[in-house]
Amino acid sequence: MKLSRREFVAAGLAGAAGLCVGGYPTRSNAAESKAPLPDEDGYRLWLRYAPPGDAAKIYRKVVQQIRVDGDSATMVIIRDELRSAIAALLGNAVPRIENGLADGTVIVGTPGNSALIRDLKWAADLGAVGDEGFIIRSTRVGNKPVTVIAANTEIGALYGSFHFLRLMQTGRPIGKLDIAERPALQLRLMNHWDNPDGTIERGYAGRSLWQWNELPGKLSPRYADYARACASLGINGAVINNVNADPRMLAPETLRKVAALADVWRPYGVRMYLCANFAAPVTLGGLATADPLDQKVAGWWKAKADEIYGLVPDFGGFLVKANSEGQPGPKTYGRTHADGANVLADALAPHKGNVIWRAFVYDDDIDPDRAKRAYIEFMRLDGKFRPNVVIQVKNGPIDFQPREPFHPLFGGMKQTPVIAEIQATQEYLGQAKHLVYLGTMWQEFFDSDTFAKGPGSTVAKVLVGRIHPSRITGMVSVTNPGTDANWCGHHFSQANWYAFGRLAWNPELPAEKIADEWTRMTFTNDGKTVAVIRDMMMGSRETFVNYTMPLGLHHMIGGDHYAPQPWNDRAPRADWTAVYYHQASTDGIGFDRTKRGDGAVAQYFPPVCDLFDDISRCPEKFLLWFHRCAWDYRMKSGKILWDELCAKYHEGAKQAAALQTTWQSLAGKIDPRRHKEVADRLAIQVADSAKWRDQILQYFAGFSKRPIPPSS
Ligand code: GCV
Repeated sequence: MKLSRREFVAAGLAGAAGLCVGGYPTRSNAAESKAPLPDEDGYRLWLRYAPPGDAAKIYRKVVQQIRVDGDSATMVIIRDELRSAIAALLGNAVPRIENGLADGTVIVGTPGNSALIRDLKWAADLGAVGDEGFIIRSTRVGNKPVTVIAANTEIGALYGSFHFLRLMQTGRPIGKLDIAERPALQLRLMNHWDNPDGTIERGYAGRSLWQWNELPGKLSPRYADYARACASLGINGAVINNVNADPRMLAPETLRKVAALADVWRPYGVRMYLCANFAAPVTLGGLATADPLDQKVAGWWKAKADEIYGLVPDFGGFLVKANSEGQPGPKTYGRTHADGANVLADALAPHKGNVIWRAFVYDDDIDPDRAKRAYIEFMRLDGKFRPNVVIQVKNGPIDFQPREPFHPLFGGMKQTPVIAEIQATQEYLGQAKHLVYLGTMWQEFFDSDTFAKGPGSTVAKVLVGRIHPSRITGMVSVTNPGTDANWCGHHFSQANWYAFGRLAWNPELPAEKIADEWTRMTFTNDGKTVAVIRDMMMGSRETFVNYTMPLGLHHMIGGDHYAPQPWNDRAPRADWTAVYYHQASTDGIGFDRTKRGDGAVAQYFPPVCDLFDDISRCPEKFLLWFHRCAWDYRMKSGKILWDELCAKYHEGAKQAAALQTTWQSLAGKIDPRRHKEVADRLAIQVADSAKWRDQILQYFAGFSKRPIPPSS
């Protein structure tokens, strides 16, 4: 069953969690027995398979044995996952049968590996779910009541099996299933910013998972655990190295290590991608130039692609950050981004690989405003890219700020596929110290109406190719799990990895539904506790915005991208400072991007452009992004801007403190170890939120020349 955001609310699921979900009373065993909960370290993520309380009794009737046809590596993974998960969920192991049927069998297979599935004659229905989709149906086979998980491919069957287990983990009914799912997007990729020396750029959870010193001979069990977690969400690829790419990643000895990782991931459907350094033909290949129009350079890339596919036959392709933040690129040789992407695309095309070319560029000769530059550079190249090139665009025009308007390239580029880059790793959102659930932020982004083809042209629709037909669709997330026991540093940061995967499968899923299911799978199925945690998560991003950068303020940080530094006016580039963006003076504050200002609003389609341009209609959450306002500018609340700004900071700090109090109230409902680890981080968050409030307000008071009103 697929629920849209509206249906989720209408079905009452948003409010019903305290009592029951899907018709089943949902209580955790611990809540019933009052037994102390055993400590957990978070390693098992959302795949803990904790017993779902009373629902287990009903599940036992539906799941009496399992039959997984086929014996490939993927089918073995499915069999093992189902057996161990069901044993944990139901409290008893269920037998596995190889042939035949009995009441309450869960059958998994594809038409290719199962005569039973072929005999069902579901070809038309299976045709509709494509290569990665699945059907889950309660039906009768040979007069026996069974549950069938069928797919065209074994990876589809794996996704279907995880979906079925998710229903059980979250206490949903499984007796009358009729589910058909297929992913809305083709590329659903993790982007790691890992370096060959084991460090991670903007990683907050330990060192890199990839043990380059040990590969290819020794394979850490975490490689498979990682792929399993990705597969449980339908994530089908990973770019394993930093976009600030070390050319040595393409060296023959590294590629052999990469191939060993790819071999582990293949049965989970996780394809390998690499970031390529554009100057590799020079630094690695010894050529005199990396000019993309040079024949020798084209030959070098072709030979490199052939070498990679010889080792990794299902290699996904290259991701490239070019001419950005010091990285080499085609412009170094007087060529365009299209020239650069195309030479790589030609090398990959015979192998059906893709080039993912990032639009995160901001050369200052393009325009004085960093927010405008990528749009200007890429719009003029629309249509000039090879068919296997896709442009990867960050959600907003600057850089993963706590709040940005959507990037105008979404809907703007018509002839070139555009995929979204979002960031789960919380670089500017409290890193692994603050509890910030990003599902709501991404929902705001996907729901943004670009008006590219009239009303309803949301970013989500652009991404799935419903606005401009697109050969390649996708979404990637900068997600930096590391060697920390809990993968993500903060237990709640796992929710952002989870939400990314679920949204890449369906960008129209409600953030609240995702938070609800993640909480049930990760912490508890106790309805009241779920409701409390879900509400904490749902408000957490707005809380963070309030105490850091409300009302459209952005980039008020220094190099660590963590602590408040509104006074930051010295950096190698003006657009790395804070003052470049907020422009506070005694006259007022904000960046004038209106038509009378630097015209950035014109990059949006009407009426979005007019909405942002008109100060009386511009959503106040974007006010200072688009407008420069006097300190006594009258806000919709009736307060002057200065007072409103102060109120936002006060509110944010209070909300952070409330998160802490609420979490304290859950002592005993969550295992002591994870409860304490989250509580320790919340203490940091509360202290930091007060610092943000005080330091920002004191700094701006020097310009506004007004007293800071007390918190109401
Ligand atoms: C990988 C921001 C980050 C950089 C990152 C860059 C990017 O500028 O601070 O660490 O580099 O974005 O996305 O390429």
